[in-house]
Amino acid sequence: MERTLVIIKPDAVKRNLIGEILRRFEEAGLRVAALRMLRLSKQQAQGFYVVHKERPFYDSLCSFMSEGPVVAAVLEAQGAIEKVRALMGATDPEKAQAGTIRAAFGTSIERNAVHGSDSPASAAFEIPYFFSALEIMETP
Ligand code: 3AN
Repeated sequence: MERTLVIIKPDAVKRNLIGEILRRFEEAGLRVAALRMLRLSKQQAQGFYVVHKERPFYDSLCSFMSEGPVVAAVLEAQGAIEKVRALMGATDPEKAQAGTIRAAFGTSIERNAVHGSDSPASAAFEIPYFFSALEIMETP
């Protein structure tokens, strides 16, 4: 079983889309292994996105990610990382395939509703950024 970190971003939380987005993941067979709502400080957002620190959008992205509460989740399935990436769609909602979460709910390349780990190495950094081992539920 593979695990991935998903974040429902502040734009989607603000628009009451938590349930709808989790529903799509669950319906696709991903199991929620951990779940939590929190508000990141700007510094915590900077730490999470440290791989992007040289990118021109880094400061704006970290301000956005700390502007309101987010929902973080660990989702589990065979091939969870790729499954989540397919359900989310391309980074830019305008380029995301119809039917994907970002096509439906993203409003710009920055305010694109959801985050999902892009590789096993990213998941290994991102999951413990939000959850301790005790907070992640083993398969029932
Ligand atoms: P993804 O989330 O699809 O893996 P990344 O990792 O390249 O995309 O980018 C991380 C986040 O940075 C994106 N989810 C998006 O919010 C933001 N972002 C990416 N590219 C841009 C850009 N060109 N302009 C503004 N924000 C961007």
